[in-house]
Amino acid sequence: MAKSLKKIQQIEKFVDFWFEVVDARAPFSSRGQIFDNITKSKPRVVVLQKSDLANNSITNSWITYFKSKNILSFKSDKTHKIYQDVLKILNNLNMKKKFQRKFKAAVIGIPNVGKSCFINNLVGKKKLKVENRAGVTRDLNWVSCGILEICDTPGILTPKIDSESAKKISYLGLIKSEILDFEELALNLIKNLEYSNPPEVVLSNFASSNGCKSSGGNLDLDRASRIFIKKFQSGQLGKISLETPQNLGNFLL
Ligand SMILES: Nc1nc2c(ncn2[C@@H]2O[C@H](COP(=O)(O)OP(=O)(O)OP(=O)(O)O)[C@@H](O)[C@H]2O)c(=O)[nH]1
Ligand SMILES: [Mg+2]
Repeated sequence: MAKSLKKIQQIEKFVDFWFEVVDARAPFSSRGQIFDNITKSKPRVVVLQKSDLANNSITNSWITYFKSKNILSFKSDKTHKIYQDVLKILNNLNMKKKFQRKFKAAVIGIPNVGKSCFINNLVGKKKLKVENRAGVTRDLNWVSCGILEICDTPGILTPKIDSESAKKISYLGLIKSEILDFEELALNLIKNLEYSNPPEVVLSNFASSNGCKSSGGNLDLDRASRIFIKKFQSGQLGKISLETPQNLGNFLL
């Protein structure tokens, strides 16, 4: 992690601006505070990735919120063509007028938020490895795309993240799953999802309706929890956002 951070630090002087990729379902909790110092002297554009899995009106309210703070942001997902959106961003940053060469940008963010996927989508080709687990990108990779030279970077988690944010990025699958107690995680997630029944009842009902039984015939709540979380993460429970600009304090960049 320290090595990757150092490499990102070393390209600071070459890049014209940064793309910070966050998960549109929790833009505050999934942002990389660890990059704040490195990136502060160049413009930073927030990419609300995985917007296909988030509540669209909440994502729009994040964009309005960022605008009110003079932060450029746009939504992105793995199918939406985004090159035109990026050109608009360059116009807004007044970049086209400033340079006669290609622009250089680096894509940063915590693990598994969709940085490599964002670049593949921008380029229109599968140039970079994309997988649903943290730690896929291990080194910096430069890719050329029209008037942009864009650098993919390894995801880096902020070490001292507050406990609420840590929970949310666990629900989203951005933290490695081996370290998790799935039943506790699922019950906490259910609390966030405003069901009318208590979380234990919701999980038991879910276990019954999904045939999660152990060999003794009891409900297998661990298996039910894993399935529940997977369904949430892949959008099968609906387009759900975990936070709004209103229920958080100031989002500082
Ligand atoms: N539904 C959906 N899935 C996405 C989107 N973007 C990325 N993903 C998925 O999220 C997972 C992680 O994507 P990556 O692009 O590998 O994430 P990364 O940020 O590069 O991850 P690291 O290299 O490990 O830091 C993959 O399974 C992608 O298919 C999106 O916009 N929508
Ligand atoms: Mg990657």
